[in-house]
Amino acid sequence: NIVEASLVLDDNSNIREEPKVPTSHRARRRSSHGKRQRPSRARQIVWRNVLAFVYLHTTAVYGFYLLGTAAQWRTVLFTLVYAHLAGLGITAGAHRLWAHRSYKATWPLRFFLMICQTIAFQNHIYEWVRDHRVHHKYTDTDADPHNSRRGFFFSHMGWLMLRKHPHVREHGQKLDMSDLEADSIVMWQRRYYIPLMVMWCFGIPSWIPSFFWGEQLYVAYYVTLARYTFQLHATWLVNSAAHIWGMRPYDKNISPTQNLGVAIVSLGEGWHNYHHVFPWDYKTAELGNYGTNMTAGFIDCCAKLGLAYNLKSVTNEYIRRKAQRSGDGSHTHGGVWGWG
Ligand code: ST9
Ligand code: ZN
Ligand code: ZN
Repeated sequence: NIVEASLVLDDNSNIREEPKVPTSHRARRRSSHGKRQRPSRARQIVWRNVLAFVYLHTTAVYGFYLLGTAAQWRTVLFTLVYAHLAGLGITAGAHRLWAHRSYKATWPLRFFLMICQTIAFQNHIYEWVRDHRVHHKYTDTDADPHNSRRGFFFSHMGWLMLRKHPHVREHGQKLDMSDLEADSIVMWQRRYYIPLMVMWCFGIPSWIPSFFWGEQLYVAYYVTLARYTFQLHATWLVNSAAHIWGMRPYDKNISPTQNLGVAIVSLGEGWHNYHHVFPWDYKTAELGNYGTNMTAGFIDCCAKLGLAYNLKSVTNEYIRRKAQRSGDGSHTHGGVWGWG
């Protein structure tokens, strides 16, 4: 499916292939989201994952019920804080630091973000980044692990219940991952991922409330599963909703959109049209309003403390010209909410 491709510059100024998506909104919907693209090979369902997700969602419903009825207020507060740590591990860590190198971080910050990313249990950093880089490089082709042309459910979570298309592996293997291989914190996490993940994603958040303020262990456990499930969906919405619904002020020819709702639940990752056009910007948005982009606030704060440096961004003039050239016209009247 990587036949129709044009050459563009990626964030490292290397020439890369980019799939052509029909320019008119209707044509795009018809081709990519109205009529689903057929996978070019038979689906191979991974039943272990299907069962795991059924278990997770069933227990998460119970966890939310307990959160609203039986949990102590300290447990609710702790869950909120812990969820934000996990979120930052994905957004500021796996995504903006490791996948896109949009800023640099000292080792204490990298260590902190690695632990936070482990709390989120979305695969280890190396695997997460490799899938994400291949998503950017081959967006909406068979080499994109969550190709949005295969429909909402596939790009949201279906891709985690099927064997990957061979193109994902084939093209993923060609990526340069040497920066991560040189990062001992990333490689250490990869090596000990399973015990680390069990401990940080499930063990510690179940134990802390029961040990420190006498929460019932089963309440803390099911609330933990609810928190984890909620955050998976918040992340997955970036791949599904923010590739379908919203404006395309920067490039109307690609599927990613500006989606306020997704930006709010994902700590600032819903400004996805901007992000695909300027993936090296640490704000992943034009304005980086803290209200809809807590991650930008976190990175700015780390920079003030000397923990983050070399924050990359894009000039207003460059953005404006790009929007004029290839946007859908909404940039001129998008305002703060439309631009993020
Ligand atoms: C999860 C990840 O949820 C979510 C990522 C979302 C990303 C969103 C990004 C948006 C921006 C940021 C938003 C942040 C928002 C934050 C909100 C606040 C929280 N290149 O994988 P296998 C190789 S995870 C190169 O088994 P199968 C691989 O190395 C959820 N090579 O493929 C291996 O080789 P070898 C929890 C690749 O068998 C071989 O291929 N985790 C690549 O097809 C086989 O690999 C799960 O649910 C690549 N890209 O199975 C687990 N990929 O044998 C899910 C693979 O030599 N995963 N290879 O080592 C699985 O169970 C499986 O991967 C599978 C596919 C069933 C999906
Ligand atoms: Zn990205
Ligand atoms: Zn995307």
